[in-house]
Amino acid sequence: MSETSLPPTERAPGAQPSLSRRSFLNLAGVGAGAAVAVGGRSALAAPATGEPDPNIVPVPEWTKTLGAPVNENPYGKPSVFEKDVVRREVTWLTASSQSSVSFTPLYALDSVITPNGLCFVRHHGGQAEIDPDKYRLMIHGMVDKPLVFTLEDIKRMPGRVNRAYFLECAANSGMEWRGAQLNGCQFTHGMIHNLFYTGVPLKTLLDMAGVNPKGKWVLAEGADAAVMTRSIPLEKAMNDCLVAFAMNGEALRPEQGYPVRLVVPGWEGNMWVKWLRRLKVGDQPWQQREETSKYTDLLADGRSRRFTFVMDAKSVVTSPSPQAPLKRKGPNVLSGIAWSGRGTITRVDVSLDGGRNWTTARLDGPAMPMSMTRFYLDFDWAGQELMVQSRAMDDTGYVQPTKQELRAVRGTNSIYHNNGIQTWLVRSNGETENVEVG
Ligand SMILES: Nc1nc2c(c(=O)[nH]1)N[C@H]1C(S)=C(S)[C@@H](COP(=O)(O)O)O[C@H]1N2
Ligand SMILES: [Mo]
Repeated sequence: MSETSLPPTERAPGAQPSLSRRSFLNLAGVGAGAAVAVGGRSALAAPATGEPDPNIVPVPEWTKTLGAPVNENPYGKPSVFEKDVVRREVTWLTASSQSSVSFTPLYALDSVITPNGLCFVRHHGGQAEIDPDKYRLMIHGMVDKPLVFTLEDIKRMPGRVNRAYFLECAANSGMEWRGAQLNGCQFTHGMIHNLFYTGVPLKTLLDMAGVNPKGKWVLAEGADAAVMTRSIPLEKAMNDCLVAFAMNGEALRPEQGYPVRLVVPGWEGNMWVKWLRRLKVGDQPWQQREETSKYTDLLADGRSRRFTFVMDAKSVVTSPSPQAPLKRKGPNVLSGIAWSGRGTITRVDVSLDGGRNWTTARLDGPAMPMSMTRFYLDFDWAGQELMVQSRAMDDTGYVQPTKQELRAVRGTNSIYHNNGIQTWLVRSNGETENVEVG
């Protein structure tokens, strides 16, 4: 049942039809290729012409008429002017709409929490629509007492917690192993979201069932048509995994596994089983499809790494980036995100010259373990070409590697776990492109 058709995301990049970045831009319709006006009118740059700004003195339409009623949208929506801030697919990565991925528009977001409607979506058998009254979660296998929980059972359980965590698909940046390919951080890095989860520690449920001392692994299974199954070491399951029913304070979205998903902090997104319906305790891993033929890292010599659970420290500058070009010379703020599956981001350095010189960026907002951290670099732009990079460090002392350093260890057969340093080339007209420095 888990044999769904494989999207090209999971195939060797060489097997994909190659498309130039330019034509990709046209396909995606992001409009980042349009010429960027450098200079122009703003509060900071008074027009040299002395023409009055028509947006200051005349009373605008929205002041002359009454606005919309308070409850026009019983469930609120973003401003109509933000209609382009949406999840997007990559046409040639979309094998079928049921086994595919749509990407988070990172270039348009700020702070550290991803809005629920913009979280990237990755599933292998379409989106299950589960009736919460019929939802059941079973715990069985090497336990004293097999148990079945209803959604209400989980929701009324004492010991509920709130935790912010990033979820990154192991295939994030997977298309970039052999060179710069996709033109926008939405596509190169957008298989990530960062949410506040509400749920019950998995340990609470496992303790209720009573894990047999020989139990060492937990199999998590989804109720979707893909019947996603992954083996999780018991130690991790007992440490910090959650059985979550809410994201950012409201019920999980159907896309994210309504009504219940597994949260596996810091570990690859594939293990975060959505529409969770079964947990089986056993004494060894089950070697399911998603942990053998998929989500293993093929090395240069043809051998594969067995399990690569943890997502290593990584970062990307979200603005400027190809979909968020630089618009004006003078004072600017560079914005980016960093995260680490091993702990807390302690420092991010930014280079504007392709890695020759580095400046320590300003971390702002909460820096929590295994959660996204926001960084800024305030800089003055004289209109020269820039090669923008960011390099994350975490509290284990780990430093994000360059792509060259990563390839020296991993070769270029890999798809998964690409956490190499990203380079954006900012041209003197502000247009920004995905490049690599040699
Ligand atoms: N049941 C189920 N769980 C699943 C999947 C799936 O197809 N079915 N996809 C996995 C993969 S590969 C990833 S990267 C994450 C994506 O989570 P998201 O859709 O919330 O972004 O869910 C994981 N959990
Ligand atoms: Mo994934």
